[in-house]
Amino acid sequence: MTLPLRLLARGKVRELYEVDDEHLLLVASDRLSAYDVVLPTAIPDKGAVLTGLSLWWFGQLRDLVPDHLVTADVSEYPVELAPYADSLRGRSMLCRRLQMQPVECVARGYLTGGGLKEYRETGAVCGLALPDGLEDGSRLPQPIFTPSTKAAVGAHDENVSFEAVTAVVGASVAEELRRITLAVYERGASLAAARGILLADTKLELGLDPAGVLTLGDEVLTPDSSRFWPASSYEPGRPQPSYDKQYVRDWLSASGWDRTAPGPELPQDVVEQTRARYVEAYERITGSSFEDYLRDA
Ligand code: Q0Z
Repeated sequence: MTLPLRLLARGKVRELYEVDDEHLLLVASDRLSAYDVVLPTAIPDKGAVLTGLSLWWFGQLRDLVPDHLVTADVSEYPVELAPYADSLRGRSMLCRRLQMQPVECVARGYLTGGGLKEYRETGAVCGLALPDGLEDGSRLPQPIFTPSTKAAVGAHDENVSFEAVTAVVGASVAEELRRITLAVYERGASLAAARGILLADTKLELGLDPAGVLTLGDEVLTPDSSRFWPASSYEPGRPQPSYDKQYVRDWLSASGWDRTAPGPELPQDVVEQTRARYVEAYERITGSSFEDYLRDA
């Protein structure tokens, strides 16, 4: 599908298009990345699951922070997109164009990934000292704001201190970014916990709307922007199974793949089980049927 729009950015698994001076179109694909490589096999409906989750979360967060959503109803999209309605339905959002802040806003309630690596090297994450003796998956005494700066394509974001954020965006915006990020994490973790899912961490993108109001952009609280762990198998001291990608990781690990691109094609049963996990995540978190989401989209 080639849309009649300028491609502004292409992520590993989604695209961002310019609609006009004030609007963008965010399109989520069915591509899956594992061990930082985009796999050649698509997971059917993954883009719709992530879009549906973001839309649901925007609704749950609206009293905490405004968001960039204009509409996800393709019948309300600009008329030049009408020929692409079937391909965009359920997996795209028309958004207000924001002035994105040059900071990845991350909140962590549990220690793993890049935060764990930094803790093991320094005893701190983003300048925040943590207690001794924490292990992979440990719950933190309280959720922490661990911002990072956006790295060039292909590189990983670099953790920075709160003071470094202050130097870039000023003290008042930095404090607002931290406050909003922690509030979104707390709301997300509490809603997920009530449904048997731990929210280990999450990454937000915030921007200024034309009135200068900090606004939630991008996707929010999806498995691609957050780590979700099944609460039933939580056991600190080892890497936690991923809610969505564990079948893929297990199969890839057993396949002998050396983690260089291109990854191997996935077998049909791994595709089906992984699709089922994404759908299950949607249904568990939202309490609604994914079939209904697709039918009404
Ligand atoms: C989001 C991204 C990619 C998808 C820019 N509402 C907005 N206003 C201005 N900029 C953005 C948004 Cl969402 C924006 N990104 C991240 C990259 C595909 C999203 F390649 N970049």
